[in-house]
This record gives sequence, C-alpha cells and structure tokens, in this order.
Amino acid sequence: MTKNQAVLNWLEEMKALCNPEKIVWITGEEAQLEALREEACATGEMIKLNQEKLPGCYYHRTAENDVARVEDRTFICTPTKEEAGPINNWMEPSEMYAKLNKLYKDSMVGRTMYVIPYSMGPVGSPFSKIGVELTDSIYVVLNMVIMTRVGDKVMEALGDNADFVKCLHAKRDVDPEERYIVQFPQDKTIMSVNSAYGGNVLLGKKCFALRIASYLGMQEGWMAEHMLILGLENPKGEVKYICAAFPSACGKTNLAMLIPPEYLKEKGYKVWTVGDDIAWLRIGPDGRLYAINPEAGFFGVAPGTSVKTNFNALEATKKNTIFTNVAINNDDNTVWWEGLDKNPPVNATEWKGALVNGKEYTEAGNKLAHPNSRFTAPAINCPCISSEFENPMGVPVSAIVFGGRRAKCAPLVYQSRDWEHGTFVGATMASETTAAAAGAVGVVRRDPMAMKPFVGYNMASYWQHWLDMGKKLGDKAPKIFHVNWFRKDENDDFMWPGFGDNMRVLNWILDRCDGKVGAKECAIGYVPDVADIDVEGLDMTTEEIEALLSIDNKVWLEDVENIKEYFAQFGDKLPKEMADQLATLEGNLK
Ligand code: OXD
Ligand code: MN
Repeated sequence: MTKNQAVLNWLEEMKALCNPEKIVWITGEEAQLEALREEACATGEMIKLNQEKLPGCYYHRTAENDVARVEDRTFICTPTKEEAGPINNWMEPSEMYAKLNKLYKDSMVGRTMYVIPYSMGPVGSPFSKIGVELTDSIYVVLNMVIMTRVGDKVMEALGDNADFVKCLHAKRDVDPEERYIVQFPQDKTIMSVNSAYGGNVLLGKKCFALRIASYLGMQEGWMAEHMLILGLENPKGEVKYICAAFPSACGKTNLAMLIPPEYLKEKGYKVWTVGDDIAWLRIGPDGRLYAINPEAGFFGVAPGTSVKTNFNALEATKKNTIFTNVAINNDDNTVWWEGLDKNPPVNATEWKGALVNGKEYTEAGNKLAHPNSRFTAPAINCPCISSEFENPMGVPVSAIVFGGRRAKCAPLVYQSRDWEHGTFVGATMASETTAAAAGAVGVVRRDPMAMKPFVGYNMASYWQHWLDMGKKLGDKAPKIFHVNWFRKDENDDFMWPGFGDNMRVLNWILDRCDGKVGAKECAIGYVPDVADIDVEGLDMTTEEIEALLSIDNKVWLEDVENIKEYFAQFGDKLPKEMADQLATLEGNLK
C-alpha cells in the first residue's frame, strides 16, 4: 500500500470505472506470487510444467485471435494529429477516452484488480522511470514480475511523487473488434483493453519503454530506442558496448547473445548481453552516451530457438520461465516448438489445445507452436548476462548499428560519415519481406530505426530529436554503422554465414571506433577494405568478400526513389538535414 495521493486518487477513479470485486497490491514477495501461480493453475489460466526438468516454469495459452501485437488497433492520442504524425493511428484524446471508458465500465465486476507498481530500469537509477499497471489478469502480473522490477521497493522509490505512468489493462472478452492499445503521451497514460497477449498487455514494454518513453526522451533530452545492448570483450579484457536496431526477423536476439566462432573464443573474445530489445540512452557526466536496458527479462520468440541458433536464450528458459502458445510434450510435461530440435513430440498438445500426434501433425505441414509463441525468462538466467546489467549508470556506447534484410542493396557493413549521416542511415532503414510472411516476397518495408510502430509522436520530429542529440554529443557521439547479414548472390543463396560469424563484423566496427583500421569512402559511406574482414577459418574467397561489400548504383538509385516517396509523407516536418542527406546520396550515386 501507499500514501502517495496521486496514485491513490487515480486508483479510486479506475476502481469506480472498472468496478472490481477486490483490489490486490503486488508487493513483490515470493509468497504472494506463489499463491497467484497456484490460483492461476487452479482456474486453468496457467499449467504447471515438469518442475524437475523446468523448475519454476509455467505454461499459458492465449485466445486464438489474440496472438500478436495489433498495430492497426494501436493509437497515439496527442491533442493534434500532426503531433502523432502520418505513421501512427491517431484519435483526439477526449474522443478516445469516451470510447474507452465505455469499454472499461464494469469490466472487472466479480474480478480482482491487481495493482503492479513497477520500475523500468534498476530501482533508483537516474535513468529509471516508474509505472503502475492495473490489470485483471494474473498472467500479466506474473509476466510483469519477470519483465520489470516490481513491488513495494518501487513505491518506496516513488515516495509522494506524482511522476508515474498510469497503465490500465482489462482483459474483458478479448473481442478483437473492440481491442485497443492506446497511448496518451501528454497524460503519461496507457490503456489496453480486450487483449491478453504479451506486447499488448505487458504495458512496461512497447507501450511505456518505447512509445511513452520516446516522447519523454524528446522532451527531457534522452532517447528510448528499440535496440539490443551488447558488450564485446577483447583478449585484453577490455569491454566495449554496441547498441543495435533491427526490424523483426533479422536475428536481433541471436546477435544480443552471440557466441563467437571457436577460434575467436580461444583467443579470449567474449560477448556479454546487457539487453535484447530496448535501450534507454542518456548523455553521461563525461559527455558520452550511456545505455541501460530498462527491462528485467526477455520476452523472446520461441520457434527457431535451439542449442545451435541461440544456446544462451535457450538456457535462460530452463527455470522460472512462462511459456505462451508453444506446444506441450505430454510424455514429460515439457515444452516444444518448431526449430527446437528435429523430434516433435508424438504425444503433443498443439498451441490451440488439441491433443495430436506431433510427428504426423508437423509432417502434414501444421505448426505445433504458434510462430509468435514466446518465452518470458528472467534476464539473470542468461549465461552471458553482463556484469553491468544492473549498473544504475548504464554502459558507455561506442557504436550504434542499424540493420536490415536486403538481398541486393546494402553491403555486409558500412560506416556512416558522421552522426547526421548516421541518422539518415537509420531513418531509411528497411527490410525485404520473406517467404515466411504472407504477401509478396521481396517488398521493401521502411522501418526507421526499427521504430515504425513504437515512436510515440511524429516520426519526423523523432528524427529531429536524433539530430539534436548528435549536436549535444559532438565528437563524443558513438559512431553509426549499418549491417546486412542477408545479402544474396545470383543463385539466391546467402553470401554470409551469419550467427556467430557476425562477430567478425563487430570486431571491424570496434576497430573503426578505435581508429585501428582504415576504410574506403564511397557513395554511401565508409566500406571495409576486403583484407580487413577477418575470414580465418571461413571457406570464402576474396572475390566473395568483394561481392559482399560491393555497391550496385542502379539498385541504390531505385532505393533513393523509394526513400523520396517515403519522406514525402512527412511534408515540411521532415528535417532539412534528411532531405540534404538524400540529395547527397543521389548525387554521389550518379
Ligand atoms: C518484440 C517486437 O516482440 O519487436 O520485441 O515485436
Ligand atoms: Mn522488439
């Protein structure tokens, strides 16, 4: 409980609106959480998994129509449409409040309203921000406990301060037609209704740590980014930090937890994970940019995670983890998903709950686990978690890396000329659709800084904020790079092995930051000299590396046309620097 009047007043208001049978404060104590787990298992909301093989692990299945974030039902409600910009869905705040209040009215009759005080970032860190989520879902409570820092210690840190983000979630009947995920940046308020799926209801994650936080960052002079944070340790024991942003399906979690190739491991190279999804960045006392991971857990996609692709992520899921929409192996009450291994359980329950012969079921082309099934795992479970994970001052960032999936366009790696050019490189980030998603293959989707669905205000103003941050950082700014692990040759085969071998590219990036290696300046920025890409132990010829680093001006000029169209929608909000950078790129290519 608390004496904080701002929290109590808001709670009274929400109680009057939702009309719950009772209110339970989440204290963070283990006994309370254990009682909630038992209650959820008794009602069928969760299933207790094999406690010998997977201690502390539970299973949850969502409704079939509630399995992913819903961007078309996500709104940024700023006073004017212009503040939300052309990419976000927008509605005038009073109109949206009126609509939502009808949906929340009496939504918790006969149910419990849980009050979750939580901190994004280590409690008490100057980077951290506090939220309070009200929810009628035990599943949400137990996930929030893994993904954030929760309980009395957070209320103590808040004291009688009114500066907290108000988050209201009601599950209702998960009606997709009345599902809304709404951010009111000026009111520091998030309202989510009619969903019970991760990104829509764990309101600390995308809603707060990206949408609301990006808006706060713009006002307060810091940045909230959709970036992993990793530390790369060299044989001398020095650790340098890299933040990286990728659109989905580009191997972001794998890069965050990368295992170096054997020969680099032998030399003493190591990778440490600080974060896998979100970075909050501030200018530190020495003028450099520092990053924290505001989260405390990983909400990772399960399919495709295996000992081979991501040993560290898999290890993280071995205890105290909640699995959502994966398959159950009924022989030993454990979990399975596509890509875990080649042996789907014969005696399986698929993600929707049907008992099936998993072998026959998958052979017939069905999926046992939903493609977006997830694990919610404590970050401290990860074998390569950084010793700086809890550092309240964050880690100094040497390099920022943007990436995308480009078959023909971007070379394996290039460096931007400076922060302003780097901002342009991030703003024009794109990925091509793969056969895995519905729709045409190879269509270019622009996803600026991998923030398309996550900027809580006008994307063009967000780019301006990047430019302003660069001016403040001056020559202490991290260097900005772009990578592409997905370049293809004329036979449509990938040209780069990826996974652990991406470490070779990270080494080049850090060598550039340290001024240890040269590069060729060309139309798009600085590209490595072929001899500087370390291929020891790889079966790759100089010609193949040359091809990986090559730039096809015709392909790039087509991209320039695409960027022109993309930029046009921002009208005169587009920072002049972005238009100038585009003109320079076009001029260089011609
Ligand atoms: C995520 C996402 O779940 O970016 O992290 O969609
Ligand atoms: Mn993400």
